[in-house]
Amino acid sequence: MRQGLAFGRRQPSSSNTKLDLLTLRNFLWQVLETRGFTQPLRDYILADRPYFGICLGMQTLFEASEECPGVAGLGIIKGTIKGFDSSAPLSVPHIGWNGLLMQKHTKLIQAIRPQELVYFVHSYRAIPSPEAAPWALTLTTYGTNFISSVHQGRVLATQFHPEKSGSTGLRILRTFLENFESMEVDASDGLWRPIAETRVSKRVIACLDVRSNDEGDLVVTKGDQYDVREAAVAGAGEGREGIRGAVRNLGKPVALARRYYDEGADEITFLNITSFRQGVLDDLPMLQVLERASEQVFVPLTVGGGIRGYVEPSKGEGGKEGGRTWSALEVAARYFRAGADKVSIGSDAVTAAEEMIQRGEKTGTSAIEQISTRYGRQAVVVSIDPRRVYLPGPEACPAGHTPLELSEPSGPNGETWCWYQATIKGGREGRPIDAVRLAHACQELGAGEILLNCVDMDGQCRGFDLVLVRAVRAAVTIPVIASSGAGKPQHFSEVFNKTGVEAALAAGIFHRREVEIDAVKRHLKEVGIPVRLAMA
Ligand code: 1PR
Repeated sequence: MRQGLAFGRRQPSSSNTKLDLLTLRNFLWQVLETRGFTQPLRDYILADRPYFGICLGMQTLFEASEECPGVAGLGIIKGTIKGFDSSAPLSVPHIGWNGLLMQKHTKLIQAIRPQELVYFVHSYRAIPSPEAAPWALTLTTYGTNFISSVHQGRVLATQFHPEKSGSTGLRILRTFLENFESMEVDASDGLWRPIAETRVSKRVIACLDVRSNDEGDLVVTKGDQYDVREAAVAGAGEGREGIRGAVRNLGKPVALARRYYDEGADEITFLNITSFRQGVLDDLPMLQVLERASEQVFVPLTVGGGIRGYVEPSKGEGGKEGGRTWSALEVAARYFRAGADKVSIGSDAVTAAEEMIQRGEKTGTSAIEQISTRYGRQAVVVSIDPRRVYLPGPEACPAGHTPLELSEPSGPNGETWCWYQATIKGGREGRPIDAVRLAHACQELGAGEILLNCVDMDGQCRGFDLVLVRAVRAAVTIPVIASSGAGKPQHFSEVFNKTGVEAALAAGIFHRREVEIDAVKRHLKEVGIPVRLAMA
């Protein structure tokens, strides 16, 4: 088979500081232009040579994009790529699993079964128009319809990510590779399935907290209110960790990720929970986890822990080697190259938000700003670790924080009011900023999604903290992932119905096999919440 051209995965550039402030899309075009690739690429596609473009690889076929004013696209398809309206009730970016409305008869119809969904992650989209109609292969609904794939001859391009769309996506890729010479099928084949509109699903995410145990093996662990050690047995562990119990070991990261992929997880998140103790790039095993997981798990992977700039500790005799400074962008780039689709920033996001609020302006230098400028905001998750500070009443809340009323007395003295204090270093250090303000500030800085934990609810299996989740959901327009406290399928429907979040994450119940991901999804479907079900 002749080699096709494809680009879509947002590859990091070499570390050229002159280019640091350019978006990857601008950078891509600079490279294509300066190296003289633009015209050959256009000629290649116009000559109907095999091409499969993904995400940006579809958008570049159009004339221009609002994402990078003044930079010309290939102009093969008429029209300008436009941003989603973030004032609409839907959160932006559009992140998640959504359907496809077929516009033409091609072999893709045979590759995709009814009700199958594919994975999207984008803030800009192609709007249907008479000029683009000859190319539009599928439409997808998010607020209004947008063009989710285009096709003519041997050129196919998708806004969604087939490489992250599980077995459906792999089937799409295989169909193209085996049939690109002739994708058209007979219109009378009976496979035409008109649907009025599609709906984005609520996502169920499995989270793997990863750290080294006392033997030095990288394991998946799980805390109770962030304490990942077993209750101490008298005398156990003495001389190593005082009288503390061992780090809970719930399995191997890659094997568990594969299990959750097979069981229907919509995304998988790895959190390196002790990264604050060392530079993350020293943490080779975690990079290897990502590399090996991405070879066998075809849903989006997020990695968190230690995504920040740092100075490498000196190595070698007399500290002659080492001491190199790594930017947050370089750290993120290592993880993206290892197979991560998104990075999750915890402690550094709190520091950046505090600094922005104090100065009254952005610095442009924080990890969130640098990574979202280069890779797009959809690649940047901010993980928030709040804990409750109980109050006798709302009037006792310190200035600048949001007092919230709980549904039942919960504090040590029966308090029903609290504010949610942001923490850093995995809940070890409280900061003078609350979770609601932090979430809003991180959106301002460029975060594309909030992963909202709660120290008090973590590992408790009593349900998500609905008061906290509702307050943060209302404060931002980017998607929110509710986390901490899931104990049964009904907790998922409760958090979706009562807060409007886009995704819910759990760890302990999945690791201990107390609840299967499939059981959660079937329950959600039963109560009318849109979900992606694994296809038999
Ligand atoms: O600060 O950028 O280096 O990131 C560190 C990351 O590690 C943060 O995302 C932080 O949330 C996470 N982290 C640090 N310490 C812990 C710990 O548990 N000791 N884990 C930790 C956070 C919360 C979730 C958990 C949910 C669901 N754990 O990861 O998976 O609470 O659990 P459940 O369903 O069992 O209730 P940085």
